[in-house]
Amino acid sequence: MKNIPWQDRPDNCNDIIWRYSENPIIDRYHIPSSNSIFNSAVVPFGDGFAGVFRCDNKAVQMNIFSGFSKNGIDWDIDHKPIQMKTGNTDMIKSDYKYDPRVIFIEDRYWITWCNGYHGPTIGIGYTFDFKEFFQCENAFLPFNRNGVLFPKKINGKYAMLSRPSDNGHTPFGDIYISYSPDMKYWGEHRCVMKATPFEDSAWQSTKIGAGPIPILTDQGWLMIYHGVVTTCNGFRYAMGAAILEENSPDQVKYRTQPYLLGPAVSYEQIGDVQNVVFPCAALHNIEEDKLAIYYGAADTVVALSFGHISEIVQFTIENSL
Ligand code: BMA
Repeated sequence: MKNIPWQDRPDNCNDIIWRYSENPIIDRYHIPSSNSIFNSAVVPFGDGFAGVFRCDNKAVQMNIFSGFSKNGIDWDIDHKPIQMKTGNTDMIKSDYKYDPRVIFIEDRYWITWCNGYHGPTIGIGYTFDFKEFFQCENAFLPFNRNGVLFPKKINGKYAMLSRPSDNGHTPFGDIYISYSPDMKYWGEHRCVMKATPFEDSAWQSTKIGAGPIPILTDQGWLMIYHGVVTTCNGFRYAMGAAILEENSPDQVKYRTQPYLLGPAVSYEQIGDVQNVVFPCAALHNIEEDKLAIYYGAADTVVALSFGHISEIVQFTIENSL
């Protein structure tokens, strides 16, 4: 696969996932209207990369914007939000859109996001070129967030992770999987994994949610996810990893007890929402054993981190709950 953004692990660092030295890669005021640009998605596209970005404007209205980059680090983001056309539904009005994920399946790029329809639920759309976008039926009833597609059909059906929630800041939340023959009707809902007992692994004890599109490894699906602990100063979001059975991804083989990356530097600790590391996308190069994970930091900026896929898998197996 093509050249993904990469920086070797610093000499003085033993972490499994390490930060890009030039973080954040996208500042809060990157486009004229923005108050903040964070939880966003990128994919390989043409001879570079394309992305769908969560930009909240200065009225703090949440919407998604398309962008392009030659190197995956310097981004040219459209100044106007994505305008949806009719996909498989006429109902294309949303109260808001946020936290997009993007993946190429078969012949097009599919986008999922948290879609405002009487509260948050999972919106689905597609594009062929990141210029013209089509919106489909919502996948689920409200309330739901963190809809993440698998990059290929499983047992002949599209598969999506999601996290049923409430209409507010949700003090609970477990990851489920659902299947669809056509990206319109979803069913066969199964629980994948739950928030942990506090005493077992507190960083993921309040709620969890899938992050980037899962990556198929020789051990199964590598799923990077976020976990949340409730502190006396509110929620704290960190990132961990799990490995799911290849043909039955509701079966969790391994899951990290420690987090892999938690809020620890200023752009993760200080912002519109303090102490948030929220991964939404990853670029991988299996041959070179490289993973570049994009994450929203403090609900304000986009940051980048790196890891070796084999080390993340090994760490997850050796440090599993
Ligand atoms: C979640 C979502 C995310 C956000 C996170 C931390 O509920 O709203 O978009 O990053 O809270 O505020």
